[in-house]
Amino acid sequence: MSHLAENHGKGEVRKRMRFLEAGQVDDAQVVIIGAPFEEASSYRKGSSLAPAAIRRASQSIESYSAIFRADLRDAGLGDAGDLTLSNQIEEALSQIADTVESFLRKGKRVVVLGGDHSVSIGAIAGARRVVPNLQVAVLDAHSDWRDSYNGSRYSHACTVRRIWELVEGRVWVAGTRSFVGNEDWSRYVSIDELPQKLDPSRPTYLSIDIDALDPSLCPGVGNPEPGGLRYEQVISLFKALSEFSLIGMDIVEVHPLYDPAEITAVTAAKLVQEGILAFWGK
Ligand SMILES: [Mn+2]
Repeated sequence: MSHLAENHGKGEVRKRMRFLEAGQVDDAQVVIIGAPFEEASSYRKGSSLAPAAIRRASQSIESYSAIFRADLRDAGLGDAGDLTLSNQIEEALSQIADTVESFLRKGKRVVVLGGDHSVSIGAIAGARRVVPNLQVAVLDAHSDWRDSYNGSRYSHACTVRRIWELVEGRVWVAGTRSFVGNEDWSRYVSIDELPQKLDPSRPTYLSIDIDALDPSLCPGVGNPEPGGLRYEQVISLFKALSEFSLIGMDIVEVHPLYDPAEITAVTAAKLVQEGILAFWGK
């Protein structure tokens, strides 16, 4: 993992916080990867602080899930720490892609903590090299369908469009209530319809922009958008997707600087925990 931060000091390993109950990555079945990249953000900066905030928030929740009747302690969870990423977007996305590819080739599953939503492009590009028939489910308040924004094709306003290209159209998005007007409308569905759009025989990647949830529940985001999903709806989606073959997921766009009482980070940590146990807990 050449891009992973080496936290070795002079003759000692500096202690860093791992996600709840996570150990080393070598023997892990599921690996958490921090991708603290925010250069593709169009409005508020600060999502690069999210991996650390989500790890800290994870210390406040239980490792056992009463919903999925499983415990993170039994999930073979490892935490790879944060990637040391270039501030050049294409280089950073390539670093993320290489890392995800490498873990998937070892048979592991990945949970990527953004960072802004552009990190999903890198993660899915890496996954696509290992699993060519990949399909993607996205939760996002914003359609992210622009071909380019502020002169960049990798702006976080272009994420769904880039994913759509990467997986030959096999992407469906739910929770969206902010559109430009020229979207491929067939891609945008209700969260109840989302599992029906997916092919159960295909490996699946789930990307969660935390702003898909209602801002009253997750206010600490880059671009808040009223009228969002309830937490219980996301859990229902997890239950439906537990029947699928998930190879990875990400949670992006948590903005700790705008997160009163850290509730967005706690909700993100909880979704990481429930997602891991839903998809890989048994
Ligand atoms: Mn969004």
